[in-house]
Amino acid sequence: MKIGMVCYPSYGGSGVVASELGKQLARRGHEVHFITYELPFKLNKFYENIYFHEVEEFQYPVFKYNPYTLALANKIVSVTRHFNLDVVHVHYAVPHSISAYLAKQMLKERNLPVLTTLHGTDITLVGAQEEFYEITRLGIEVSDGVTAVSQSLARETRKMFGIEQEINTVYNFIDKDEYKRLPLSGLRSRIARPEEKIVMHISNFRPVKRICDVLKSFELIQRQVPAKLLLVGDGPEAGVMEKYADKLGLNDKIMFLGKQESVVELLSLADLFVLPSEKESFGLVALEAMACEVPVIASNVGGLPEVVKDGEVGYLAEVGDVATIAAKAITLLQDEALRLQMAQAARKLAIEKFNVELIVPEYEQLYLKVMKMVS
Ligand code: GMT
Repeated sequence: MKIGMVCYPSYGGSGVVASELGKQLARRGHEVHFITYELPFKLNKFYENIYFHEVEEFQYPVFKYNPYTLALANKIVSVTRHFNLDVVHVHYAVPHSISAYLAKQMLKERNLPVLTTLHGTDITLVGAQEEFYEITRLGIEVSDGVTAVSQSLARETRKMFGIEQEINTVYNFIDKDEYKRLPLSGLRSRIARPEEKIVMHISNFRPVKRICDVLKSFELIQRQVPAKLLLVGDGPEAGVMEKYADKLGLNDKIMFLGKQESVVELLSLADLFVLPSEKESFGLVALEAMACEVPVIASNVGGLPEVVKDGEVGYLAEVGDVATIAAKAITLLQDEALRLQMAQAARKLAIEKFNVELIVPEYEQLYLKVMKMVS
């Protein structure tokens, strides 16, 4: 198939999923055309069967805001015509599904099938805003097929917009050969003493991630267990959290590593991963940790219970329940046999439920379905 892939190219779960999906589809012989404003950061080398089409910025004095939605629609039209695309798959409802719909209207000579994947914040944070509610609903309704990355997100979307439309759950996925625990490296001994456990959190440091809960629970953990906290990523909360670590007097035990490329190498150092988000439609990073044999303690929200099996691969705690996060972490970090058992179970679940080999064919089937629908 010739597939148009529309996504946000910057750091963030939806762009990562789109890029990884594109790579997998290309490997399976499909031609994948990324259409976005920048080369997605996960596609920074040559991949056979992958093409990139940049939506260029157009400045004009009367445009106070650059009409990206329209420029993207136009680009989808030209790429579809030139490369004879069979289907367009947009990631993130706003504005991508609207641009694809406009492109569909402009392509009078053919019927372009559009599949929209909802990733979470497009619904729970953007679509929930009054300013974007109706346009998000329209984007969903005019798509030929819609997927959500968890059952929870599919339910929430139907409820929020009062729609009956079918929303297929297609889980995010992991490549088990890429995401696997690396052998112990010298790095660990440079970061922590042998008796110290490593607790890790990776995110884009937005308020929704509740990084203060990571710090608060770590403060309780380190009273009972010798430990280091590694914080990976960057974003609006980073500065505030650095000050908070200072206030807690934990500067020598908390490392802010900023944005990092080699997440697998870092996850391979971790004994425990903490993800106490306020909202999380799936929690791709939790899955990445699990694949690298790291038990996860996550909040009991959104799609996280579908990824983190409570009591089997880690634990769930209610949002903001720092005491429970700390208590569960201490239990796990003080019982190495239990921690290892959960680490193994985490990898097993990641492979059995979220394996790339299982999930990518689900998208292929949906492409065929929407192509058949519009033909
Ligand atoms: O919250 C993020 O880290 C970024 C956000 C995004 O918009 O890219 O991630 C969303 O999509 C990811 C990929 O499907 C999911 O794993 C995240 O759970 C989801 N984030 C939220 O729902 C808050």
